[in-house]
Amino acid sequence: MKVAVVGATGLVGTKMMQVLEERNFPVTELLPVASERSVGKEVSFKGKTYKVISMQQAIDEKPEVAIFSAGGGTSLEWAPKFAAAGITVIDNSSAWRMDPTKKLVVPEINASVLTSEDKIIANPNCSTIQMVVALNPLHKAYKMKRVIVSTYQSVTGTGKKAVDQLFNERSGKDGEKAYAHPIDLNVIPQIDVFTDNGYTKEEMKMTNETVKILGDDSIRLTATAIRIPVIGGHSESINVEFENEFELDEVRRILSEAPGVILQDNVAEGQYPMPLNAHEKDEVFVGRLRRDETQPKTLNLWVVSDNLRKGAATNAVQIAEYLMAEKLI
Ligand code: A2P
Ligand code: 11C
Repeated sequence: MKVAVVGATGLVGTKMMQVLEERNFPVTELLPVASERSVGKEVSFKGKTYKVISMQQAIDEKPEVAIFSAGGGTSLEWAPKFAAAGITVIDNSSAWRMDPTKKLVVPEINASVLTSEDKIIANPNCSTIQMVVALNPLHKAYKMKRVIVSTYQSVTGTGKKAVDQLFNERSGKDGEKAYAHPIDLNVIPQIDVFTDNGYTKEEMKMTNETVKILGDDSIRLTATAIRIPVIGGHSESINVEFENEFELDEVRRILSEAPGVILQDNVAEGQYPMPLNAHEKDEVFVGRLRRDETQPKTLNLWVVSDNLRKGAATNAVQIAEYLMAEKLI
């Protein structure tokens, strides 16, 4: 299969190529795509080097699938042009996620909504993906009513410039800044821009995308999204109130059998999920399971995942794998 990776010089694009290679996706020809300023640069895939091409060149090459991670503006402009040429786009930006005509997909949860008519498919936000992978099996068992989530997000979610800012600050070097404030030795209670209701876009993504992916608009979710000086994964403290009563042992069993989830919940042994251990893993790690003793039918949990993998590249490649397996591309 001819596959274009749009944003191939970026952090997520680079991870996309790594994940395509690792999972042995049947790529017969790779088309790495980036902005005009990167055309001609080389990237490596399966031991070979490939030259970066432009968006228009990629369309002319007519790949079967194009995986986009080059920002919302690029997707808004270019995804329809790829789709019009018959290319199926899996888009990692926020451009199409809440468009009612587009599917928002986490394969473990709702891949079955996809049809061959879907030419632009949206990949959810990283902090949403890891949360719903952990919560969906519990929602199915006990029905979620309300979720309160606070995130602790890695700088890799912002892109290369942010990783550089963290390391430059750490080593006392000057350089471009991705954030308006220092990130090393700091915590920034702002991810993306503020909206009129005082929440950030990142927080509203978690609220709105969860309802769409789980297909249940009765779920109420409130989020606080925080950037921390960590590389390797996002962490989330989640408080979830269910309609129905649960037993902790059964919650553990459900999560230990859930697709894409690894339960790490043995506090006696100091075992719980941490971004250092989730780094370069495809799964969502769940631990610190405990009852909220202030309210009935309410659970606290801690969820960690590599935001560049399950939060972005792995989820997108899993969508491509599903499309291929179901002969939808
Ligand atoms: P380039 O390196 O040429 O700017 P990150 O989020 O890690 O910063 O990566 C963003 C990715 O999106 C890069 O590969 C970047 O390419 C790509 N990109 C940015 N703007 C455009 C554009 N207008 N057209 C195509 N690719 C773009
Ligand atoms: C972050 N979640 O960690 C963001 C990055 O809508 O895909 C991804 C933004 C998005 O900063």
